[in-house]
Amino acid sequence: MTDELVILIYVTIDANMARHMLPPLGLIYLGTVLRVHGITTRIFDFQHETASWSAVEKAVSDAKHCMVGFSCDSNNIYRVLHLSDRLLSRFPDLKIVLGGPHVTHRWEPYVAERRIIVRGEGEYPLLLLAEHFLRGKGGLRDIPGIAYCMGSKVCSNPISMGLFEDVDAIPFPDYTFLDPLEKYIPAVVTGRGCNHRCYFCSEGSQNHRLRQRSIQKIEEELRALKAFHHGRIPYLFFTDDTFTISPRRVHELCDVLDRIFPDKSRFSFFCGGRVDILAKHPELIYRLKKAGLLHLQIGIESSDRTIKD
Ligand code: B12
Ligand code: SF4
Repeated sequence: MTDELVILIYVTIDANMARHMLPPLGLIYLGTVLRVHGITTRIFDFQHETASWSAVEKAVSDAKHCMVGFSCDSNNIYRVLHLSDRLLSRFPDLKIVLGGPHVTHRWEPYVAERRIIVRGEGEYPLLLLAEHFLRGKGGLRDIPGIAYCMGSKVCSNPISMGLFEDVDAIPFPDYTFLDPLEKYIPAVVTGRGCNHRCYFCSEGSQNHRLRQRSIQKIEEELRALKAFHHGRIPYLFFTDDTFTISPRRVHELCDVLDRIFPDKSRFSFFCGGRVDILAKHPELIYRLKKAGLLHLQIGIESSDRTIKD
């Protein structure tokens, strides 16, 4: 029997039958911080058709103290609610934590007596919740960005206290959570937040200002990731929304990629970019291509004001 266990769950509407998929990077970051603090953590990724609900229920019932966290986007929220209700009805002492982009914006309908919401970046709040519920330490009032019920009252703590100022201090994602490794496309995020305020976007509509990791840390992480993948990364996915936000930084990142992946016949990558920056600095596209760019995702804005509004 495990004494203390945190289970983190990523569900999609349907199991993804693709041969390769992206890792649930947010949950891996959370799990890493919990592990660093000695809390046993398991991630169940339901993108795999092999992930099983009975294994989740068994893990919960085998643990002495357990907390379950779900990652929520607007796509999966109803499935998350259905599954969390099922767990709550079967395990009367269990606490459920919901986090991720959907509940960061819309949390009021989902907070409940045993269902706590974490808004924004979750590493620090989740760790404090685990300390509180599994180890009886600290109080809910001091945990940044959470919403919870205290008797009949709903309390919500300010989110800004939970933002990482020093993003270099966040531990590298623990790749051993990726199982089986071959199923996953290696993915890296080079910063948190965004300075733009596009109000249709979940990044822009919250005060998650951009905080970029140092080039040195990114290089270190890429080297570790390459070693973990036995020296072979045919395709790398940068999950940033803001990869191209600074032309100088794009050059620095491409230099890093050239150092680590000099053979471009065996390496390519994906990143996202903004049209305005690329239009002003078209040379960046050539630099990215030279470094191995295969896919570039850009948002196309409507020119119609009524659609934008
Ligand atoms: C990579 C990515 C994908 C990948 C999925 C990768 C995967 N397996 O996770 C792909 C390309 C498949 C994808 C698809 C979609 N995506 Co997408 N995606 C992203 C992207 C660009 C990066 C995600 C990431 O790695 N972030 C980095 C990690 C560190 O951050 P994070 O995941 O947000 O996690 C942190 C917090 O949110 C929080 N947290 C997250 N989960 C939990 C759980 C708990 C318990 C706690 C406490 C905290 C917590 O703590 C984490 C660490 O700080 C984000 C944009 C973004 N900047 O995040 C959009 C984003 C998540 N996607 C979005 C959307 C809309 C979609 C689609 C619905 C698009 C579509 N129409 O098909 C689909 C849905 C996929 C699905 N679930 O079925 C929206 C979600 C908005 C919303 N309101 O829900 C985002 C935010 C884009 C945006 N800016 O609007 N996506
Ligand atoms: S630039 Fe992209 S990530 Fe930033 S707020 Fe706008 S749509 Fe969102």
